Amino acid sequence: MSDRITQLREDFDRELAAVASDTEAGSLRDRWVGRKSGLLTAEMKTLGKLSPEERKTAGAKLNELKNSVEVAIDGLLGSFAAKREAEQLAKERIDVTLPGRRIQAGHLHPITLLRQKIEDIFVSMGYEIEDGPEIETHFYNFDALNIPENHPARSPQDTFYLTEHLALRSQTSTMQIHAMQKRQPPLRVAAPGRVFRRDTPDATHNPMFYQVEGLLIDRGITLGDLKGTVEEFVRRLFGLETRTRFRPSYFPFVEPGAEIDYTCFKCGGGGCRVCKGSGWIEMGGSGMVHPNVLRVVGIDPEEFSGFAFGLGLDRLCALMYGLDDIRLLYENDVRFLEQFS
Ligand code: FA5
Repeated sequence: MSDRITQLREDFDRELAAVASDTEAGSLRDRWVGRKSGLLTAEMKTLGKLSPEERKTAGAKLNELKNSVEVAIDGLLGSFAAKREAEQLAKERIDVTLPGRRIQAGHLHPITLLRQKIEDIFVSMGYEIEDGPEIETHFYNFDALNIPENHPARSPQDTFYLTEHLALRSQTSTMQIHAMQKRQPPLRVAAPGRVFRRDTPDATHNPMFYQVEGLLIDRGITLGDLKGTVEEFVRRLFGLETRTRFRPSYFPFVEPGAEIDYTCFKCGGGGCRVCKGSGWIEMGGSGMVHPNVLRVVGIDPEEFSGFAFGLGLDRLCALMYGLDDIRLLYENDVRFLEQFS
């Protein structure tokens, strides 16, 4: 019996060494110590045939083998479980020293940044900031601004018409009328916003662009106040180096009128492709508010006078950030836009 038990142990050890999974370990357990058909269970049943002396020794050895079979199978299952857990942990390992993912923060558009800066300057100069409609009637677009019936600005070649009576505003000067209808003089209003024109895009033109309108009405206002205000505004925006100049010009809603230029953002005044060799870039128009315009909104031109100016923000923005083409502002290229903050 002793040889037989030794043989059984060797057989078990060999079979145990070939087990590679939980299922195979379960089958091995059934095969060796299963309650119905286990090899050792069957072996136990043969003990009855032995003499009492032999039965005692053989029984003890069989029991010992049975126990060691159970322990070996449990141990194998345990090592399989430990291996699985180790693999799982290795797979799910988190390297806490890795840098985190960068969160993409949004940026304000350069025109918005400039607009905020301009609004701050006007507020510091005592102006109220006003917003107004981008779609206007003939009254605000032309009639109230003293624009004659045959003026080219009224033509569909220049202005985007939505209906016969409504058009996208082509200048923020419409805001002069809204501002004066809402308030009594003395008043100071600045109105930044979008305007629309049928212009062919190039380095200094876009069909949609931004302007800011300035309007001041009070007693005894002169052209000198206009010049001083615009120069102070440009100085606060760009610093002392930028020079401005006023050129006599005609706008139906001012008398006298003047075009305002500033030194070219590309060449600094020497002359280049952007400024067409002149060294100057047109920033906007200005003038003393026409008496007809004051009368339309019920202000007595004998008592009050005032000035107005309208500046192109896109070209100011180009000067501020050293851009050589204002179309960059509307191409929505993130690589360009994310440079501003
Ligand atoms: C006007 O729009 C007048 N409303 C200005 C004004 C206001 C005069 C108050 C008198 C009193 P102008 O058409 O020149 O003026 O345009 C003003 C500025 O807008 C220009 O100097 C330029 O800087 C800018 N601008 C004009 N067209 C374009 C365009 N297509 N793209 C970008 N900027 C433009």
